[in-house]
Amino acid sequence: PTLMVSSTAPPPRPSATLTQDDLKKIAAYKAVEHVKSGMVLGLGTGSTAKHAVDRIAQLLQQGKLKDIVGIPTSTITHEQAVRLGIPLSDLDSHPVVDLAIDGADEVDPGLNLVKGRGGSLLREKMVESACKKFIVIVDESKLVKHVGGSRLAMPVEVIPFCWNHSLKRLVALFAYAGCVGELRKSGDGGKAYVTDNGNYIIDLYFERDIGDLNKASDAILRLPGIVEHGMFIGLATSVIVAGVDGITVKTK
Ligand code: ABF
Repeated sequence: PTLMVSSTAPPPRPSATLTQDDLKKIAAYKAVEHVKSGMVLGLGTGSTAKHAVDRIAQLLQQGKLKDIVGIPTSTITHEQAVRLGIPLSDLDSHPVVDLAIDGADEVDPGLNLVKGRGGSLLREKMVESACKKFIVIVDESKLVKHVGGSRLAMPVEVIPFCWNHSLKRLVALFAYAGCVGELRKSGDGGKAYVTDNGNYIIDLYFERDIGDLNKASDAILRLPGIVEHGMFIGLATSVIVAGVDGITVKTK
């Protein structure tokens, strides 16, 4: 895809004083400029998306936005939105979402993403594949050359039944890329991490690039016991990247 890159003025504060969290907030606030009254909104998950949800709530409280309906992509975002008084709905009542704003763990030049290192990916993918527009918000540390080739985890949500069997089948699928996998553990005493949907997560690591992402995706999803994976291929319509030198918007 052709990338159109445009820049806006640098952030208001001197770059030396900007923390990574400041950059996340700058990207989030920029994305919320695209929110209009009356929209059905996909509310993302993670430390970057949290700023967007805060900002939407603030604009609602100030009366600058009206008649917004949010669809949260995790229980934690659901709780945040309820706390902040954002009216909520779901995909049954609103099958078409006007705009979703969410973070990502990796973004490549074709706007493909890896998501789910924070634990949510299934609800995110359900909501974000039902969107007219999906704006991804990241700080510049998330930019990679190829998703699935960064040597960091590519999460796969699996059902708990015989998860070790699923792990072995996933690893075998990507033997050509030097794949290893492990069950994600929660903080408390080494128990399996359990997703919002009652499933487990297997983190896959690749020694070499996995190649064609659509082929890899199809192969993963053909395995019984696999629920979803963290590659978001072709779903993002634009990516807002906040860096110390300013904001860059990448659009498909
Ligand atoms: C969620 O938040 C996940 O899909 C992704 O793993 C993560 C990005 O979080 P953060 O903004 O905290 O880096 O959207």
